[in-house]
Amino acid sequence: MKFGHFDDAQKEYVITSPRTPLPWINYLGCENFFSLVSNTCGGYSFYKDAKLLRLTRYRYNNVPLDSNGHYYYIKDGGTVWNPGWMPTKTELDSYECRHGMGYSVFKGSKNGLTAELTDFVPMGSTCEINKLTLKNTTTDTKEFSVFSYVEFCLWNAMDDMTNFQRNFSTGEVEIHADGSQLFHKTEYRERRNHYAVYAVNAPVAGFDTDRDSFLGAYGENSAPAVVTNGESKNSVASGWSPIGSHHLKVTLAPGEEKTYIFVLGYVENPVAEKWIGRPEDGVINRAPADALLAKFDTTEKVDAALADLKAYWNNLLGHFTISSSEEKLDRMVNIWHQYQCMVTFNMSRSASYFESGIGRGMGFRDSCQDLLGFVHLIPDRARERILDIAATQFEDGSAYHQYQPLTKKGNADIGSGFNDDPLWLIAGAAAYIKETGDYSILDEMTPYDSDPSKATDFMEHLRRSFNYTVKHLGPHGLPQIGRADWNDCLNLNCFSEEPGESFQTFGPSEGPNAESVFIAGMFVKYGKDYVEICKHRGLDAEAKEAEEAIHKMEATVLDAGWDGEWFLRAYDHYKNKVGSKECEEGKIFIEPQGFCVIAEIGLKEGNCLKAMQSVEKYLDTKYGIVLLQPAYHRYHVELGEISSYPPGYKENAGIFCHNNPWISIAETVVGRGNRAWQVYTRTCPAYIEDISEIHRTEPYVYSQMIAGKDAPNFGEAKNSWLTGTAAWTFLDVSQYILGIRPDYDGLVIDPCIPSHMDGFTAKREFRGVTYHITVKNPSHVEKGVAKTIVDGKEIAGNMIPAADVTGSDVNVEVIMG
Ligand code: BGC
Ligand code: IFM
Repeated sequence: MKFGHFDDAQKEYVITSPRTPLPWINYLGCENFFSLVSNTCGGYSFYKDAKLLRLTRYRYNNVPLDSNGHYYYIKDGGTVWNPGWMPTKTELDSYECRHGMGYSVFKGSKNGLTAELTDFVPMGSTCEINKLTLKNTTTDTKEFSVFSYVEFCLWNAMDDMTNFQRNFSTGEVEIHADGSQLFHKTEYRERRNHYAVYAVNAPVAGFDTDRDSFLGAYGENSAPAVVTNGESKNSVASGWSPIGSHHLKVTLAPGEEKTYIFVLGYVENPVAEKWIGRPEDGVINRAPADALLAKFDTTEKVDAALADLKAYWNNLLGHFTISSSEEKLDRMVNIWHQYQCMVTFNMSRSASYFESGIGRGMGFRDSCQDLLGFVHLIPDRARERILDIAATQFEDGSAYHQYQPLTKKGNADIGSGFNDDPLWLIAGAAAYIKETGDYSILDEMTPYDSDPSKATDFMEHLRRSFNYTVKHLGPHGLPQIGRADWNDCLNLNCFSEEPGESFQTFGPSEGPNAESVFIAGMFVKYGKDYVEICKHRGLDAEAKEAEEAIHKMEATVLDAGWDGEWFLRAYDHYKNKVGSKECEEGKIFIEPQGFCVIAEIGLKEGNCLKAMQSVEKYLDTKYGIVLLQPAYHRYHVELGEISSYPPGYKENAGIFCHNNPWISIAETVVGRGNRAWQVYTRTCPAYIEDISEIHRTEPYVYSQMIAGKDAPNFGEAKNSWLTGTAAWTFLDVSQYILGIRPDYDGLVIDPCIPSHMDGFTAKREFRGVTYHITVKNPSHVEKGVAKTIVDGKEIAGNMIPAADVTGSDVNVEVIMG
């Protein structure tokens, strides 16, 4: 069942019922100001950091679901309704929500009145615009009221939901322009550096800034007292919960329409510095707010800003487009894969409807992986991000697992010890260099632990990343896993010091014995990139030494990390195998099959094909590939969090979407295009739109996990949007299935497609040149390039050397066979 449909021409998903299985959200903002907005206008806004600078309040896991947002109430006679249905839930005569690239449009109608609400964050500004157009479609004049409503958050979202003894007395507002401009200035008394403004570009009949006055005693936002009574109270909040609400009285002649612009802005006070600590009266400096509001005080200015945003996205998405016989493939590649890659790049794992914005900030491994799908969009921002991430690394090459986006400082509560982290930095850096050819990043002086006095060049960071694994090998010569590797829940250092003593159960720790075959695969894969980078810098001796370490690791994996039919997952603290046919449960895991094959360990010897066949045989389901089998049915303290989940959920045999593309890529390594395609399409949003009632999360983006076959709710997804799946699937489909792959010296074209496909065309911008690529598959093979013709001339091999390219447009024809 579907709850809407794609509109590819507009690059939108159109939701046609407000009763989606779960809130289906969109992200507004591409730079510093962000809003989450659901299909019923739920959500919230923040500036840069969802934890530290939150503008509006949201209650996660609320009842009713998703019941706080930026709302507009229309009181037309005795009926009160919202264009996005919530929170009154008044049945609408018509409803539509269009989630587009950085904007959402809600269209609702009731009793001959239509309301169109367009929400977006303009480029270059720190505000959300809500443009509300009201139209009378009847033959009579209509007189009605509109009430706006946002609930302010007292900035630090963690504090906001915990420190009530203080918070109930700190809230402050200022009212300007007779109530059209409402300023939320909590914290301003002390810091003077920022405030929020919520304004409308029209005179108002009244306003409210105190929540209880607006809602009424024991009131709720589904039926605010002020709206029910039809008159604002002009309340001025003092402590408790500041809100912003305007009251507009509107008269519309038959057929007439009027538009109002509401702006919710974050404002920084440039003169704050000199005020800090001075006993001023705390009246806000409204000059920067005036400048912001002046940019959006007319419909024309707002329409121009929306047009700019659309042009921005059209240009960005134009860097990579394809055209094939597969409509859904084109839709995903040209629009939604890349859009989700931008969102994961911006948010990492901080703020979604499953991440509260106060738990995790930017993940070291997460953000490095996000770069893989983002770097072609805006390489300069990728560069900056790589250096920010590297600056949180420790001097021994290990890393803080997370950092805060606002402060860019490592999160000491989580600390370090995840032994895959350092290698992801090489992955991110290699992707950047392959995309741009910009080796100058290696010379950037980059701090350790955010301390500039401890800086080295970035190359040294990569060296320490590589050597971290070299220096942390376990008894078999495989990498030590530390607290966990990519699989956060595989905590193999839960052990007792003395035989007979109880296990340590307070969380993952490090230890000398537990080893990871997955990290070994990563080391081989990204170690090869490190070798290339060394060679490019003329560090031949170092490159040779690194190559030797890699060859040794390959041999070790084939010797101690192969289980006969598949790659082992790990060794635990007791040196027992994990992910082996000898195990009672968890005999085979997906991660090492993906990564060891991507790293081509044992490719010639046949291990890779065998591993892929085992994945298909033991882990496949109709909704995707599960992480392991058999699921853990009891808690294994020596394995940690993984077995704390019920069978079929999350890392315990859920369909972890993130590592499905690893298998799809691995299938392209062994040349099985049909299977790579099957794996890709099984979890791909556009291909599973029809089962939205089972899948439940948004049909236009990936979720982190789909319940596996061991779970009662097999096929149900959770944790949509912020997942490494976004970057990895885009990498899979663009670089391995379609096979358009940036490399150090040029662009490789190496498709591995399903044999039914005749070919496709693509436009790829690469290092300032536009490549127009036509791939033909006359013999219907799955992989193999028989001929590559560049600007009419056949070249040897299938790599188009960047150095040989002249001109800004290059035509490439690839004949498979
Ligand atoms: C959760 C895991 C999750 C991981 C992500 C853990 O705390 O329990 O299931 O995948 O964090 O980092
Ligand atoms: O690898 C992790 C990631 O960092 C956060 N989400 C879950 C993944 C698997 O545990």
